[in-house]
Amino acid sequence: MHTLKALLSWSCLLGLSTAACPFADPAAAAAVHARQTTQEKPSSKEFLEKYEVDDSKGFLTSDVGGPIEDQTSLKAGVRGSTLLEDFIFRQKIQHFDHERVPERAVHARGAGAYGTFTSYGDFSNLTAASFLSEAGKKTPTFVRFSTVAGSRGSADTARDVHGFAVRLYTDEGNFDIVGNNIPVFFIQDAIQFPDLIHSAKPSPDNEIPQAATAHDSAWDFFSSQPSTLHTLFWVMAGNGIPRSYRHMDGFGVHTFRFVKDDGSTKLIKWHWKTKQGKASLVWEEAQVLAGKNADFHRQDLWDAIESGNGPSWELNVQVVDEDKALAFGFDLLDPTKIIPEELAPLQPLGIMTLDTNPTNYFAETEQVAFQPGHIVRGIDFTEDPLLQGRLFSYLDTQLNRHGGPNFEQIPINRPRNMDPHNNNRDGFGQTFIHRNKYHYSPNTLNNGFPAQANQTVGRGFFTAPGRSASGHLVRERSDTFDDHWSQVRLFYNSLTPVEQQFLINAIRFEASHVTSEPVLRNVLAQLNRVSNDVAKRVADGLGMEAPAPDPKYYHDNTTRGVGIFGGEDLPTIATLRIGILASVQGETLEQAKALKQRLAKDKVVVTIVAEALRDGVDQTYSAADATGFDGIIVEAGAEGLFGPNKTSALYPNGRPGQILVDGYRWGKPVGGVGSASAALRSVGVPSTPGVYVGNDVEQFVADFEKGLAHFKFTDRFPLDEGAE
Ligand code: HDD
Repeated sequence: MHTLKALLSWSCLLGLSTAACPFADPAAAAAVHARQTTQEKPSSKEFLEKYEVDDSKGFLTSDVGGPIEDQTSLKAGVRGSTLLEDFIFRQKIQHFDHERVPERAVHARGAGAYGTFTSYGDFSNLTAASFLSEAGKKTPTFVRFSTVAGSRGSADTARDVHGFAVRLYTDEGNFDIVGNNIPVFFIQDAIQFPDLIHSAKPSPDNEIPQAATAHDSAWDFFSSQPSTLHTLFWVMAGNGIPRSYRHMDGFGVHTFRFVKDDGSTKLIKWHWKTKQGKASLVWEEAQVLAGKNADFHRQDLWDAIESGNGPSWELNVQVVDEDKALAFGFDLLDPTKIIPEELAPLQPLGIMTLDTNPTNYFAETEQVAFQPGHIVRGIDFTEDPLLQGRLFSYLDTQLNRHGGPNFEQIPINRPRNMDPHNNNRDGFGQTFIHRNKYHYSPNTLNNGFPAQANQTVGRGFFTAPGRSASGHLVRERSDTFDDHWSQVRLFYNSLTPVEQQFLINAIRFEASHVTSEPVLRNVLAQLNRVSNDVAKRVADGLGMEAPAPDPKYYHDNTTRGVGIFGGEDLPTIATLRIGILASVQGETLEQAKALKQRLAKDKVVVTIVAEALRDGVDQTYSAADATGFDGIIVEAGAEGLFGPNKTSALYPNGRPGQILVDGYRWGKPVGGVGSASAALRSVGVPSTPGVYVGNDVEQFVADFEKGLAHFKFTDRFPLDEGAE
């Protein structure tokens, strides 16, 4: 039999017969492929169910299955030494000792969730990617959001770039868009990534400060490497402190390529547009949160999904012809540049909704291994030197984190369309039992299988045929990457005055932690290339002299869609949080409960706060804080708790009033129902936009909800003298 097969295969190789050549017969390969491909699953979570372990019944067992008890170690006598033969003890402790894997070198702190991407249509006019091939086509997804600099236990609300990594388990393999919530990056060449991260991470001697760039080395690097300025400005504006993962956009950052079936290509940029609207915290609120609730963002995502109000993002692309890569006055290969929307409009492709929380944080969120190199037919890379370096780094990182090359077999990383078929073998933790003894290619003994798939055969991945690479070997940056300042100014010009003020305040805060005067002078020199006004205002805060204007890159252009506070109100208030400040005295609690019910109709999450946990009170004044609420209402009858000299042993001095005042100071809508307006007066909250009082509850609710959608009343924040 083997001899016959070998004979047929040789005749095929020698071109004597095509019928005998399985690898030359697309139909045979396609039939096998169809058998290997599993049914498309509506939710990627269902795929994982077969890996779940249910401990709701049965006896405890050892790792190898025998029933055991593990509460007492085996000893020589009740007081005697523990015995080495106690395999139960050894297995339990040994497994515990090995529970941790190295945390991610960057983006260590994060949270993930499952969902579904639905294509709006057939986009084969743009790309051969199958997940975009028909209207209504559903693709399971897993998303992990993160901060960058902090370690795994750091606070969610650290000011930072935020990771926005999306995996699409497409029916042609896994496709990852490993992006951020900011459309640009700090550096232009991946070889500088370790320098960037070393400078931003805590000092190597004392490991201070955690999850913060407010220190000398970060600003030394930023000011010596001006390509960082654009991203830095986005971070220092509200994008560094989003209200939640749900209230931020996501970006692929680099320019990628769409490839059509005919091999033709376009340059594209990925944008995930939040359907919850963009919203951010203010800095003091974020700082307080870091202590009061370090899990603020992961809790928010978890709760929204558990309540059935999972967040959505629309996937958009900007599409540009290949010959326009240098047409806009900057290089599309430079990841420190946006393509302003005026130059290339956003084109919507589909929508992603997250609806399921992970079952086990480690198994899913910690072990998910994203890679920019996980691409599928219809998508291709560009020559962006930052992207090129990332293609190496992520694979290398996963090898380090997972101890070997089989991490793609971990359930969260497995493709959903089929088990992989290739000749990769063995290694630590191999979970597949490969039947094929002829694990090499080409082979005749396994009829040439697994067969090779390419552009025309088997809908295989193909590199865009129009791409070419040639040139002298140089260690140089292209001069088309030289302008580090014009787009920073474009960003700054496009912010509202109060957003500009927030940005300046943020730089003042960070720079005031820098102790080196030469570094501060460099910082001012770089800011001055963006705007003399910015440099002056920061210098004022530092008690330094600003340099004379350096106008080479000054201009008055603006673009849209880059700010947070200047735009429209939030499209939905569902899942936003209101604190009703009440009292266990008198009728107040009953009214608060009625108000809670009314607001629940609009899916607003209400926490009733009072002196003690009873009769429907959700939280005590001793635990509550303005950071937990997007809006704060004082219930009629509770006004007695506010005002000077009101104290109680049940909570820290003045806490009810402090919640109200902080809510006001941080720009939140605040209000008082009926007689509770006295509470606002007694703590000095003036009657300004976003402050609501009223006796008619329906009208009050309608007004307050509008305030909630407006989210932050930024006119409460003072501007520098002369700023407009
Ligand atoms: Fe990166 C993780 C995003 C540049 C090297 N990166 C990581 C994650 C995100 C990004 C979202 C977390 C993924 C997850 O949730 O597991 N990184 C970016 C973006 C960049 C970028 C948008 C620029 C456009 N990264 C970048 C460069 C390098 C790396 C230039 C190295 C040369 N990034 C890594 C890494 C990480 C990582 C060290 C750590 C853990 C991991 O990969 O899986 O390999």
